Amino acid sequence: MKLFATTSLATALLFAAPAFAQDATTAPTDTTAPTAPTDTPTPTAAPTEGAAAQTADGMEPVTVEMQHADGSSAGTVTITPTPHGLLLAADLSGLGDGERSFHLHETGVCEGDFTSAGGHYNPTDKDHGYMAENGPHAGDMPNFTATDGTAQFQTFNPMVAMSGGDAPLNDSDGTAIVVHDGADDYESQPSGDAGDRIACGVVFAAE
Ligand SMILES: [Cu+2]
Ligand SMILES: [Zn+2]
Repeated sequence: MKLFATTSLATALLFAAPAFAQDATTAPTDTTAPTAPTDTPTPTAAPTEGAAAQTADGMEPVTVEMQHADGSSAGTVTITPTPHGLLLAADLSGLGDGERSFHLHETGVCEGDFTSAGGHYNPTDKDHGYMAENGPHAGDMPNFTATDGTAQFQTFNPMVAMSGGDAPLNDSDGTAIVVHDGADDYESQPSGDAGDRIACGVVFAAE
């Protein structure tokens, strides 16, 4: 790290780079400092894909790779832990057009038609859906809309945590994110009549 400590520019880059490093290469150069060395080291060692390597117990974002049933990529979901739950940022593809449902499922296995992921994550023994009197499951989350196959959105789930609490995602059988090809009606048992499972991603693999 001493390499980066020699100029204020490098120091600024060092502070700016870790969270979302792709912006580092487009950081404006300071034209008021003509004597700045031109060989300022670029922070190529910044963790552009480090999110997936972060330990689950920390507060660092974790990127979940989503896949279709044929194994092709369905994009990513980046999960950012907060003191109050998990913020999920989805960047998905290959999902057709229309309303889709989005859940945390109880088993961290994405195989075949993704029934391997089990039911909705429900460690607190609730009923399914926001409209259910004894709902919702900890893994229930709002629907989203895919357009031309893609969807980018954020959602927040205050009922779960990466570890600890009533609904930790890192329990022994892990956790998966599942997208269904229909809308969750937020009340049908046990899973909102949401349709086929069209994308899946392992948050924590089953032990
Ligand atoms: Cu589901
Ligand atoms: Zn549910």
